[in-house]
Amino acid sequence: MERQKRAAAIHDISGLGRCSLTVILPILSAAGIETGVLPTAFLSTHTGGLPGYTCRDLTSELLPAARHWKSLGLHFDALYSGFLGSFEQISIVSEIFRMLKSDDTLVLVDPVFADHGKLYATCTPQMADGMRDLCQNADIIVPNLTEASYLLGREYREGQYNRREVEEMLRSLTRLGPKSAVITGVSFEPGRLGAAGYDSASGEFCCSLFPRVDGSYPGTGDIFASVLLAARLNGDPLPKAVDAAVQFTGDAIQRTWLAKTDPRFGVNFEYGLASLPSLLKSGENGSY
Ligand code: PXL
Repeated sequence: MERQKRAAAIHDISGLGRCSLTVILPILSAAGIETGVLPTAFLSTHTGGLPGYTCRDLTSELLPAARHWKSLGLHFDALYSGFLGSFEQISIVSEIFRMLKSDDTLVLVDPVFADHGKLYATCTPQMADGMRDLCQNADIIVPNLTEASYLLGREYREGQYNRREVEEMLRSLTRLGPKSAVITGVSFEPGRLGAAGYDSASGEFCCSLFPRVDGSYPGTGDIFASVLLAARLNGDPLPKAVDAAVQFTGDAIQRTWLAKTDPRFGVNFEYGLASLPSLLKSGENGSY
């Protein structure tokens, strides 16, 4: 049997609302990946639309916990960061990457700080700029269109894009440092929405689209990035990984839309977990 992969996930835990660690952990586990967690903050819910949420910053815990992990001499196949609780966490996460990374570790940075043209409630412009520095240390970054525009100093525009424009954005994102970039929430034609990726080593672009559903759900970026990471660790090339992530996320959104549940509580990804392994390539040792 192939050696089991191990990842470390550095994200907040939002108690309700199906985002960050409450979706990342089940997805990576369902994909067969052993996942350690370094929670950046504990919130009662996510920050998008459930007023009165509580938030406990966990900055002071991160380095001591990572140092403990380092002392255990473990190997990590992936280091995966997302929503951060404070500006100081940006340099701390960079330090944790340096501490826990081996030559063959895949570092995925999801620069979670904005959506729909606006910064998240807890995110300052200083944090958003710091995310650009964190992206430099990544092998792969997964911004949405708002975050990609901000990282590139471009004005955010809603609606459809042409392929050339998104390809230029992807190329520019990899010039910030990461080898690959994937932008989520892109649309090139009415009624279809998905993600586009670029691998600077091969020079190849890829894109995958899904029927668009009206409305917006929290946590879909985290679901997308987790499936993408799982697919890469399972040996899928970037285009296949983007396809699997669009398919899994799109199915969850569609299922939720049909059920007409309160969108603030995220999407029903749980019903898709059992079939996740069949979406991912199996039997090959992951190389990226
Ligand atoms: O899914 C991104 C995310 C993660 N964590 C928290 C959030 C959000 C998006 O709103 O508020 C706390």
